[in-house]
Formats: sequence, C-alpha cells, structure tokens
Amino acid sequence: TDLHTSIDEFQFDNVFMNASGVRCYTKDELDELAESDAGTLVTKSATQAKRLGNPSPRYARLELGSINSMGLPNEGLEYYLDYALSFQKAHPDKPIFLSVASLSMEENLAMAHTIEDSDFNGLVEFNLSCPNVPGKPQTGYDFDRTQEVLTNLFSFFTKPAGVKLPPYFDLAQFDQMAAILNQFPLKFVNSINSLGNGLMIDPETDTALIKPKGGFGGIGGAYAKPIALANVRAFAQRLDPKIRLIGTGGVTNGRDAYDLILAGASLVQVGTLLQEEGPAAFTRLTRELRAVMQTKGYNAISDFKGQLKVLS
Ligand code: RRO
Repeated sequence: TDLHTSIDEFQFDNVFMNASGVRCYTKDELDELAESDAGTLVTKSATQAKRLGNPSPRYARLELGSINSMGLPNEGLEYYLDYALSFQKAHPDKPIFLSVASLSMEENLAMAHTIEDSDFNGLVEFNLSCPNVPGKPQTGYDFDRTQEVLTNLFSFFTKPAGVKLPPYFDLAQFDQMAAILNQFPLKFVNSINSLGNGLMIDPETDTALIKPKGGFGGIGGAYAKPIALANVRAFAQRLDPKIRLIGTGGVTNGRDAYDLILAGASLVQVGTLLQEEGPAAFTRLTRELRAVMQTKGYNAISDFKGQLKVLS
C-alpha cells in the first residue's frame, strides 16, 4: 500500500505530518520530525520577532486530548525561514511547510514580503486561527477581515500558499468562508486549528488547569475529531477542487486518519497525539492506516479520498 499524496506539484511519500505548534519550535525538534516516518513537516507559526508566549502552565493533557494557551511562542520568522532554506537544500524531495501567524495586517504583509523575496520553494501556511493571544480575535471568525487579509496578501504574493482555519459550526459559515477562499489562488486549506477557548478544571483543587486567560485555551485531540471531519467535508464540498484539503484534528489511530481522507483530506496533520507520543506516533499511524486500507482492498490514497458515503 502506497501512502503517497500531493498538493499541486508538491509530492509527499506519506500523508502524515505534524500540526503546526507541536514539536516544531526548535531546529532540533524539526530535525526529529524530518527523520521520522512523517511525509513532511511544518514549522511553529512564526511572528516577525521572537516571542516568549503566555505564562506556564500553558499546556495540559486531558482525558481525551489537550488544552493549550501557548500564546504564539516562537523564535521569529528569520529562524524558521533559515531552517526551511537549509531543509529544502538537504531534502529536495520533501517539500516543507512554513507557518506564519501575525498580530497585525502590517506584520502579516511584511512577513509575506520577506518570504516572497526569499528563495523559499515550499508551501506557506497562513495561520488565520490562533485562539490564544490575549486581545487578538481569530481572523478566521471575522469574514470581512479574512477577505481583506487575503486581498492584500495576494496582491503581491506568488508563492504556493494556504490557510489554517478555525473550526466552524454552522453551514452558513462554511458557505461564506468558501466563497471568500475561492476568490484566491490558494493551494490548500487546513481545517481545523484547536477548538478555541475551552476550559478544563482540576477536580482536586477546583482550579483551571492552565494559567493564561483565566484557564481558557484551545482544545485538541479526540474531542476535536467530529468537528474536524465536518470541517474537512464541508470545505471539500464547497471549495474549487484545485484547492486541496489538509485534515487536522483528533487523529489518535490509523482509522481516524482514514476518516479524514474519506472526508476529503490530502494530508493529515497530527497535534495532540504527537505531543504525547513523540515522532514514533508516525510509525504507528502509518502501519495502522496501511492496515485499514488493506482490509478495504485499497492500494492508494486516491482510491478512497473524498469517497465518504451518506445515507440516502
Ligand atoms: O501558540 C498558540 O497558543 C497556538 C496557536 Br499560534 C494556534 O494556532 N493554535 C493553538 O492551539 N495554539
């Protein structure tokens, strides 16, 4: 069985990769991902300048996933762009993703100009969905703002790019967002970022589990799976077929990945599980996805991608 997949002209040997933010903060962590069974990797969402992020504890493991309010800690765009430029020389057959998140329109455009003017030849993921920076609403929940950001961006940006979206919960939101995204030359849409602003309480101490924002944080892991599936499916039904889907959310085994692919995903990102199990998670997921495909008689991702059946 072959787990090969592609986005536009970019080819990947395996559908699995990390979700941005997880084990991709330092060059050592990125190297570990590169040496794992993952098909490729994405860097921690970068801002122009290095950021320390929110106070700790800012991540907690939960029974069915995780809660985080990291607050966009990162080494700054230059660090990740530098890594990506070296990586693309060393691994010409493994296109890398560079994730960018910004705190303002000016910063977003300035970073895009830096990338545009560089020799970067991979894919750029514009993160429109960070839920954890105090006072900064998630761009993806403001449709006019999203339209404005993408209009300004694609007035000059020509490198292959996509967007990372927050989860939506109403079909009208999918209609509106897809109508916006279809106006732009996006190579991919990545759904979903964490379920923003959840809250979990320690029963021993009646205290919120994490410190930032009074305990509010993005929820990932198994809690997110049905929402991720619905978001991938809803966008697959609405986006120009040239725009590929990346499915992120709730992958704990090979069947979860199979389900995201059935819903329409071309690549599958792993967040909470990767945080908890480390890069060996990719070895297990790869084996389990192959086993599901073999049981179904499929040899390739294209045999079942988007082939979800519904009751008539
Ligand atoms: O750094 C974070 O707090 C963070 C980001 Br930028 C994001 O996009 N999603 C998330 O769950 N955490």
